[in-house]
Amino acid sequence: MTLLSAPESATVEHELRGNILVVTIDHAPVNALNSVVRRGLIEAIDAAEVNPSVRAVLIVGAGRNFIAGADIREFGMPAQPPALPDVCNRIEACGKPVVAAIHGAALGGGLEVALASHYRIVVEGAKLGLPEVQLGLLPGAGGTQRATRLVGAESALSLMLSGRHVDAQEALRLGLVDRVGQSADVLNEGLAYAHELIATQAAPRRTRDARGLADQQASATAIAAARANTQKKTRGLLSPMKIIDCVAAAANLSFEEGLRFEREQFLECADSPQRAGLVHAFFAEREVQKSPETRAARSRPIRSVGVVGGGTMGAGIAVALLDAGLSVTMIERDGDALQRGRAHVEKVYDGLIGKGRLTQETKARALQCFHGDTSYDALADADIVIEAVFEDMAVKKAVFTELDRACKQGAVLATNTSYLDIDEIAASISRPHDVLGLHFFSPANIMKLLEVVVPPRVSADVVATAFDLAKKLRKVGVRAGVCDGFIGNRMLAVYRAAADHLMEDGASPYQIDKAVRDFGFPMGPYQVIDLAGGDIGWAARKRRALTRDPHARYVRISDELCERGWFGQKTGRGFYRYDEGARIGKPDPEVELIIATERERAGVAPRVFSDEQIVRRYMAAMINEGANVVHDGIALRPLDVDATLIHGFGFPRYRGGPMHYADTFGLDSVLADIREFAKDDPLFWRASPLLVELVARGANFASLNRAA
Ligand code: T1G
Repeated sequence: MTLLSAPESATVEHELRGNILVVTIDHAPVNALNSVVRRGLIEAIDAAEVNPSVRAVLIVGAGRNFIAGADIREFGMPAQPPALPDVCNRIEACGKPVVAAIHGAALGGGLEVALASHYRIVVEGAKLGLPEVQLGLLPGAGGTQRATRLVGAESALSLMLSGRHVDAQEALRLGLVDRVGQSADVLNEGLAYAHELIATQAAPRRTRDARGLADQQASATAIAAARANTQKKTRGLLSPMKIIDCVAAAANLSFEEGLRFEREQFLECADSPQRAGLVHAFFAEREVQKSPETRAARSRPIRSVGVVGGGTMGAGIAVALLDAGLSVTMIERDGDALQRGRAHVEKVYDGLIGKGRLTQETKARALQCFHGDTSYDALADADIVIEAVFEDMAVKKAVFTELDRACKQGAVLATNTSYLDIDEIAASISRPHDVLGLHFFSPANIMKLLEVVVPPRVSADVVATAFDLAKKLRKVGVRAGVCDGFIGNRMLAVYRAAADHLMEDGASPYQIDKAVRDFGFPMGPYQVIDLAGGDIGWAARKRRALTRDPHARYVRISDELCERGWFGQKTGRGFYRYDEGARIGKPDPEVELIIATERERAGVAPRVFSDEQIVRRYMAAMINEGANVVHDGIALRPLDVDATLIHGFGFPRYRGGPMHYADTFGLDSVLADIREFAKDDPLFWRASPLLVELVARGANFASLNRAA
């Protein structure tokens, strides 16, 4: 599915420099291997073969990268020749030495082109990898066969199953490349290497002849270990096990047979809904950064950031900012609170050190950029200030009054509120055009989602600054309008209510959790409640009680547990019982008794639901509210909803997000389900006008992504 239809201008120039034919790939922005580039590479190799002056070929990329891989925008479209495997085979068959000189990204098909070359040189700063697994694919241009022969089964499996990038030095250590250049000048480094090869009369060295699989025992052991470790880790995913099968083929079949096997496996993955979902997610998390404001304005500078509040969120946000190399000033109301705030920051780092994911030195270095103060005057030079204090409008307004007084003109003033009206906060100070919401998700230094909440009066460059901050924090910024819950929490409230209705109607919370996990979420809704703390949702329900529609169905089961103080893991029991310190809970018969009592009180005769019925209701509620969120303009496009649910709410990435999933499921089927469910509860199951309209004109959510 192509999100972007920008005209492609791609060229592959070849120019004789002495007796070296320099082949330059130029296809902005990342030299993806579209059909023009693939054709150009073959023409260049053919030209080298027939020109007696050519003694060697040097392949380089223009711009910031060697080659980022196959052109992902071509997936799902009719294949255009030449196929990339044929291009790689043509390069490898060249009768003259072919050198790949790598800078920037050499990923996927880009690395496969380099592996099909006879020699490889890389400059510092490069990143090499075979990340196809992250797109539901596998290296389909000979990578599973050449990489294993070059670096051995164990290293090749590690690269292909993780999709990780390796730098120049690790690429050299692994044997992916022959040389690391002395300078960053990739063209001259490549030319010098090619001249050396000519001078030493080096012959073409085909990777298919490399001996990395000679130790059959080691290969078999690596393959067996990969199979054992991968099955459970990649539950539901198609391509990881196929990658292992391709490596086994490399170890046991001839190169040509292995290539044929790889091609079959690749095409199966390319045709799978998982590839469509993962490619959609890839583009969606890039498209979301393009809002009307980011197109219209440039970011203000971001060097130093203030955080007001040192609680869990404030500390997590401070760590996220420190990890991005920014200088952070934390403000708290007094010395003790500030001390606690600093301790919270240290605790986050100590937790990562405890897990072996961080060193004391890194923590110490990060904390050098951390300053605390009890006076707002310390924020006089801050470019952005993020308020993360108690969720109370009066408290927040008091903070913003101080920020209005102390901060320099042009400082961006952001609130991390989860649901309070940001427009009201903005209106309370002299510079509402500088105020917006930055809604982080806990733990703020880990969760990738950042909702950029845009009140009506904020200026465009403030929004652009927020998106620039998201990128610096390596988070996925999603533009959200102002409403209760913005995008994610607003949808969560609805699909969690659907789960509560299922629970009261007869499904146990444990069955619901399992069905949702089997769909691909890491945890079911009741496990999430127990993890986050049932008291959080309880407070939100009490807050909404004043405005809740009295005719709307209300399930009291969660309240019953909270009234007993059963808040989940932190109290040892919630929907599940947790043995001392356990993270995995056990079903609790007392909870099931409470549920039975509540059913009786509500006059509900419990029914049996299949897992499939549970998922259909859960997803119908999620999709319908997602359509409402787009219809109301709270989200710009369906893909913004997809990115939100994937990066903030555990939606399985390989399904592409709820709106992409709805398109694959069929919007007419979703609407039919909603109409069916509405027979029992017409108030809850009101079909979104957007969903009705799309079905009526035979369109889907993807059509709205392209139109925006
Ligand atoms: N194809 C098409 N467009 C791509 C692309 C690709 N491979 N990679 C990036 N883009 C676009 C991206 O959508 C964005 O577009 C712009 O380039 C800048 O991207 C047969 C089948 C290379 C590390 O998985 O990891 O090869 O928003 O914002 O931060 O075995 O892009 O500007 O319109 O990410 O500097 C395997 C994916 C493909 C690499 C650069 N390759 N790309 O990061 O820029 S499958 C990948 C990246 C394959 C073969 C198989 C990153 C990057 P727009 P960006 P960046």
